[in-house]
Amino acid sequence: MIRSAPSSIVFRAGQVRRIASAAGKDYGRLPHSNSPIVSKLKFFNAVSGDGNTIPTYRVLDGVGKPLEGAELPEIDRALARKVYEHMQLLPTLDTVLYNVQRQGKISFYVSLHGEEATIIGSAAALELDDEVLGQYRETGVLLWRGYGLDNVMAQCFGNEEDTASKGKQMPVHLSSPKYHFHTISSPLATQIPQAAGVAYALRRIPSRRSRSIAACYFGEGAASEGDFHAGLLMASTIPSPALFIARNNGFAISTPSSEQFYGDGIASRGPGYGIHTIRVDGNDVLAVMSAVKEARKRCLEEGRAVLIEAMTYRVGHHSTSDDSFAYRARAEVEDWKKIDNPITRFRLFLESQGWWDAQAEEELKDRLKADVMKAFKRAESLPKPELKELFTDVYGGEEPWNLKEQRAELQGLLRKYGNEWEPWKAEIGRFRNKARDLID
Ligand SMILES: Cc1ncc(C[n+]2csc(CCOP(=O)(O)OP(=O)(O)O)c2C)c(N)n1
Ligand SMILES: [Mg+2]
Repeated sequence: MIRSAPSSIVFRAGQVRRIASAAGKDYGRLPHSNSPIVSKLKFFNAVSGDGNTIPTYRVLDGVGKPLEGAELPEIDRALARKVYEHMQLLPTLDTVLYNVQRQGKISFYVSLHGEEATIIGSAAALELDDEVLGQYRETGVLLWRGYGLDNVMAQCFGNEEDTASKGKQMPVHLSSPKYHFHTISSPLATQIPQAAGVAYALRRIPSRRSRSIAACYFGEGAASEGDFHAGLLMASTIPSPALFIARNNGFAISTPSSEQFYGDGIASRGPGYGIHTIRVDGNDVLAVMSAVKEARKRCLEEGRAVLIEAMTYRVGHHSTSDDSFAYRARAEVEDWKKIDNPITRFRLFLESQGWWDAQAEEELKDRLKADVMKAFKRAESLPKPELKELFTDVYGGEEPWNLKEQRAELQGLLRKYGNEWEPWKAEIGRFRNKARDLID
């Protein structure tokens, strides 16, 4: 039997800094650590109290009524209406572009149905020049910043107004230096360590130090990537003002979150990196606004990272390449839409304040639909960039051999079939100069 050592014995020279006093049961601390020494064998497996699940911060209940004791973020009629209008814009845009993809007019689309409060609430709480590194469901942040529907459409159609990628990126892989929105890239979680680097850079630029943060969005699925851990470790040790916003929408394509991790969600990982962390009701736009505002303040005041886990639900399919009813019940989705709809919850709050009514709702819906349809029709009518742009702006510096080779191959094929084969003739007609820039 192993007996506990008498408190007066020092095991190895220098290892125990203070000899315990039997009365106070103070066994001191290990060197280079604040961890108090205890004599009781006890494991733990929770970060919030003894075995408790991390709580979820909420301001509005399911019918838009403030919870007792909850503090509302600073919000007046004008801001509240702007937030609501942007929340409503997202499903309007999603519905049109989803159908446009189904008609074969764009190649791909990702909707964000169900996550309107997380996206718009966080966008409204950030400063307009905070650097944003998104995953792919954050188009609403750009719209909040004034990017405009024409630019979103141009990118999805890859038309000549898609100045950021000139048709080379998949739809919704947006980017805008002007609106401080870094390029979306498909490989999951790459934006997380990048955000740690961007935040560090912000700290080193005198004009932006203590003024700007890097806000990084990712899904709970992406948090299973090694890059998540690398990014949080970097941001916490360097340290840097990076705000990590995990959108926990319940799914990574077909894998439910119950199969993605065994721990207490994504929030439980923050304290492991010494990062201030909060879990928030991601379908409560006011709770998201308050949490992001406070998180942003902490990022700047302490120059350190913060983690927010926003609990929400992906109402739409993962993307146009997915049929989610193959792995979840229709009734589950319908229930979420009815019982915890972030847009309805906020509208009920607005109505209770006298800031919204049925007439405003009808006018807004008509206006948004007209705006989206106008932008869609315009984007559809514009030509694609010159075909030669396919090979430009791919790498910096001298053009590598592989691009030269691919251009020559395409040129050869165009000269052979471009004027003969109907599918190619039709496709070529959609480019500016009808691909003459390559054929001639
Ligand atoms: C490195 C990598 N692995 C797999 C994929 C395929 N993939 C694309 S999205 C996705 C699910 C991501 O889920 P989550 O991060 O929760 O985001 P959500 O789609 O739910 O918003 C997967 C597995 C990918 N794009 N990159
Ligand atoms: Mg997800």
